[in-house]
Amino acid sequence: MKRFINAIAITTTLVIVQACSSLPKAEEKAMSVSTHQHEELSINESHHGEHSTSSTVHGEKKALTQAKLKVSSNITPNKNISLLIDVQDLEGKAIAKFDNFQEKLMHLIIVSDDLQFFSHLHPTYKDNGQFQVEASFPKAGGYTFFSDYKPAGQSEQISVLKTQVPGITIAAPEIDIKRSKTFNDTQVNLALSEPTVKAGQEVTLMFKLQDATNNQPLTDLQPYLGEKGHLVILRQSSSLTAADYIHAHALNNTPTGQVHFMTSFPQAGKYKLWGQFNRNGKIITADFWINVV
Ligand SMILES: [Cu+2]
Repeated sequence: MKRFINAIAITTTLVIVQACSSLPKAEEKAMSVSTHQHEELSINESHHGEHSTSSTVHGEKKALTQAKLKVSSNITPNKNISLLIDVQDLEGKAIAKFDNFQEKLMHLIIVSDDLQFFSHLHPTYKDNGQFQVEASFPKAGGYTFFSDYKPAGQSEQISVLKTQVPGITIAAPEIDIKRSKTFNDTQVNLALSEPTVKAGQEVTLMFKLQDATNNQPLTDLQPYLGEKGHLVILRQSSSLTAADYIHAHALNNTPTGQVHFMTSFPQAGKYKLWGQFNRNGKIITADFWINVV
């Protein structure tokens, strides 16, 4: 009789365990489809001359666009350079019309390949598929561009472009995993919903912003590009691709001075995060590293 009761108890436990583990998995799958469209894009890169690169973005079903980067002059560190980005269809025909998204026609993220440098720019649309922007590069080495745009009536596309700034490269400083940093007059604390961040697991990243002079939560945060904040995440990689790029959107209804983002990291590795917030017209870029196991 005792053995019989044990058997029932074990069966019941197994059922409960299965029920618990199947639920988050189903949710996770649904989330990864809706939030990680970018990661399903793959990139073909081909080099055209010293300072320009072309890349093709493939959606899961079919490739839609390609972008070409033209640099007007030799890149010298810390000098403003004019960059041209041509967006074309796969036959090389210019895409003429774009839809605004997050208040702009194109969002351009430029990072140094060691992820020390970050810049978020909004190129100006000229005509005939061509965007123009001024950028400067702080030091020699490789740079990767994530150009984010929406051809009229189509889904958001990310084209990855690369360029090299000639010169002697300086080794990047060690990765610093501090969770509290001060950016000018703003102190930013990053808290995570999980003690250990695991690949594929949903995690909430909570940015707590305080005035560095009085340690009070910020009350002067304004929307930035239509949201409470923007978060760009990149996985450290020897050759960055669209699969390493995550753009997370801020959650609504968070306490004063706090901006939260929910995301998941596709694979294990070291990730750099840049949270961007608008403090009365001044943009704060708060960067942190996260280790994902
Ligand atoms: Cu932008």
